[in-house]
Amino acid sequence: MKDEILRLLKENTEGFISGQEISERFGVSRTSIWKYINQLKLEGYEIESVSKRGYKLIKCPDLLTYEEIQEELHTEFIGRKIIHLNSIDSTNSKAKDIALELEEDGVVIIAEEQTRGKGRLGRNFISPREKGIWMSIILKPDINPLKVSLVTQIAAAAINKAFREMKIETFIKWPNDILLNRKKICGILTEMNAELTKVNFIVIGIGINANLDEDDFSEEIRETATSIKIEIDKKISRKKVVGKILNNFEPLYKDFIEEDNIEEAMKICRENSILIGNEVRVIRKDESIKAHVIDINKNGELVVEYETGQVENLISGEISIRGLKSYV
Ligand code: BT5
Repeated sequence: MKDEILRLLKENTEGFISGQEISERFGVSRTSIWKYINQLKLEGYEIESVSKRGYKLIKCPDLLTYEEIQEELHTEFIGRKIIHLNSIDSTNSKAKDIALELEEDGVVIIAEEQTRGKGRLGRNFISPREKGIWMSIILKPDINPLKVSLVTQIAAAAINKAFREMKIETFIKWPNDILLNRKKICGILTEMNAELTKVNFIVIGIGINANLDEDDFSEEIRETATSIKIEIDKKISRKKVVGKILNNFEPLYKDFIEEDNIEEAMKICRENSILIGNEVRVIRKDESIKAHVIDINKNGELVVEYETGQVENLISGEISIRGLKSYV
C-alpha cells in the first residue's frame, strides 16, 4: 500500500492530492494513509501536507529501492525484482543464501551498507552507508561452468558503458576493476554454484564508490582507490547509475546466454582497457613477473608477453595485475 501511495504522489507532483481521494482510490482509512505518509517521511521522502488540500511530494531520497530505480530501468528481466536491504554483511553472501530458491533470472540484491563486504580471495571491501552501490545480480544461465568468468567481463563492459553515458571517463582494469583517473572506483566479485556441467547460479557482486569521501578510505586503500564524488567534485545519483548498469548489462548478457556471443562485450573491454599496450606485473601467489600486455582475446583472457618472449593467455582466477610502479 505504501508503494502504491508513493506511486500516486509521484504521478501528481504538480499539485496536492487530498487524503479523501487517496482513501477512495485505495479503500483505506485516512488515518492509515497518514501513517503511510509518515513512514515515507521517515524513509527520507519530503512530503508537504496542508490541511484541506492534502499531500504533495517535494523530493525523493536517493535510496536504492525498486520504487526509485524503476524510473531509470528499461530492462525486461534484469532488476525487475530488487531486494533492498538497509544493512547486511555482504550482498553476495545473502544472494548465495537465497539463489537456489529463486526461479527467475536477474534478481538484484542491494544494500545501503555492508558490514563485511567481500573482495576476491577473502579480501575486505569497504562499503559505508548510503555512499556507494553495493549490489549483487543473481543469474541462472544454462551455460558451461567453464564460461562463467566471462560474465565478469560482461559486467565490466556494462558498468564502463554506463559511466561513459554519464560522461565519466572510466577504464576497465582486467579482470574486475573499473578505474577513474587511474584509481579504483568499482570492483566486481563473481561467485558461482555449479556441478561439473551445470551452473546452478551465478552471483555478480558489484561495489561502486559513488559518493564516498576521502576519510571513508583507510590511508593504505586511498593510494589505489577513489570515489566518483572525489574525482568529479559532485555527488552522483546512485539510482541513475544502477539503472544504467542494469540496462546495459541485459542485452550483453542475453547475447551471451542466447547466442553464445560476447563480441560486443569484449569489444568494450578491449577499447576501454587500461592495460593493453602497457608494462605490468603479473602477480600469482608470491610470484611477480614483468610482462607487456598485448590484448584481451575472444575468450576474455589477458594476452601477455614476458621478457623472455614467451606469450601467455591469462585466465582471471587467482591473478592480480599491477603497474610497474603504481596500481596501473
Ligand atoms: C574486488 O575485489 O574488487 C571485488 C569487490 C566486490 C564488492 C562487491 S560489493 C557487493 C558485493 N557483495 C560483496 O560482499 N562483494 C561484492 P579485489 O579485486 O580483491 O579488491 C579488494 C581490494 O580492494 C582490497 O583488498 C582493498 O585493498 C581494496 N578495497 C577495499 N575496499 C575498497 C573500495 N570500496 N574501493 C576500492 N578498493 C577497495
